[in-house]
Amino acid sequence: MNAAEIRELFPILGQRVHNYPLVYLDSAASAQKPIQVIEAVRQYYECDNANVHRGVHTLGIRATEAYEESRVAVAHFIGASSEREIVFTRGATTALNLVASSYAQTVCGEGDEIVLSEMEHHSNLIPWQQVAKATGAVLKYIPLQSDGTFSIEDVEKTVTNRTKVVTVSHVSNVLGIANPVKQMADIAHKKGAVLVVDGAQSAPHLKVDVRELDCDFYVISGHKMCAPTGIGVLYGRKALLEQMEPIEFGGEMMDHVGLQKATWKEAPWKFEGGTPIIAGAIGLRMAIRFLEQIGLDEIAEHDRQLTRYAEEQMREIDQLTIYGPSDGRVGLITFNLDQVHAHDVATVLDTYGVAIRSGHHCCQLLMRHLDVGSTARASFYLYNTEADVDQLLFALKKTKEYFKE
Ligand code: C6P
Repeated sequence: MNAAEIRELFPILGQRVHNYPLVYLDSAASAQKPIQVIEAVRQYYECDNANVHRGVHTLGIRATEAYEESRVAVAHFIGASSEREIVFTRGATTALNLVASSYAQTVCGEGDEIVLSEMEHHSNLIPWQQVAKATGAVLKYIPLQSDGTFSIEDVEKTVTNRTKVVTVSHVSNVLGIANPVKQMADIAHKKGAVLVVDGAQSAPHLKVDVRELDCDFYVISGHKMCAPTGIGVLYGRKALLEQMEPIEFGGEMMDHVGLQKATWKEAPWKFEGGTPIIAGAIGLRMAIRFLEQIGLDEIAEHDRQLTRYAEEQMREIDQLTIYGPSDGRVGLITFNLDQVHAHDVATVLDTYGVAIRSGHHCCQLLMRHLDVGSTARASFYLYNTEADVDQLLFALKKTKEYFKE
């Protein structure tokens, strides 16, 4: 794949920021959108806009077909057995809250366990704290090693017969490493627990196959993989989605409505009450087509190589600390420069046109474990080139000089 050519398909990347060509290294927060996705959303609004699953007129039928075709595309993209295992949500956060509220709150009781690690993003942490508060379940943490990772032996020791849910990020948004999801699924299943995987950072970069991973739930954020904001996915095994109750009630999720009670549609539609995120789903379908045409394996290899190229050079910069192990880094590098606050690093980099993220990255527990208040993070995607990395390196050196003075 040719990243320089791919970059041309992203109109936003053609601009200059502070008189430098924009170098966008914040895709882990939100990826940019190729012209195909922008056009697909425009085309929907210009030609097909109507509500779905309601109107019998032509536009209604077109919109419904496009929306449901997106579900099929997502199912294929992540290797689900059926599109009926795909629930559209607002993002990874909403999807995780759905599993926590609808599944975990029902199966967990006093003294049951939810196993997770301090590496988790707040979106895969706070919903479980809420389940624990509501049910009397306890949160058990897999101990982290000094570099922030955990061992499979420690997962084995932490999961017990009282464990109902094991949850983990497929790829950490701070360390950038991939966790051993398949092995964790085996451990969870042996104890009768389910495995919930937060795929927000993995689906953009890696070929995901939920059946191969053998996970029970998998969540995705569309906006991190070139789709619009406001669309996400909850994959759930069919049998589990069938047993779960909806958590939002209203239009189009119901079957029969009486004076005192109502019944629901089947999964996944029972979870999509109200007017769904139609344009988002259509944008997501185009984003998937775009990524598949380039090839997920090619994207993964490009991101790996570029990250390695960046890391090798960043390690040459005196007093620059990189967090997490070097091996298996998927598209991002989290670091601190000397004693300079990460927000200051990000602010100075911006003056050279380089956009990175700084702060706690919604991972306060991991920050505490790493003994830092905040970190800077450069994240790479299919449109980034070695020239982008070179500009980052140039700007980092300038930042260092600036704070020395
Ligand atoms: N992480 C980052 O800069 P939403 O906001 O629902 O699209 O995704 C939440 C989420 C869940 N899990 C992981 C591992 C994530 O990285 C994120 C989003 C962004 O790291 C924004 S905080």
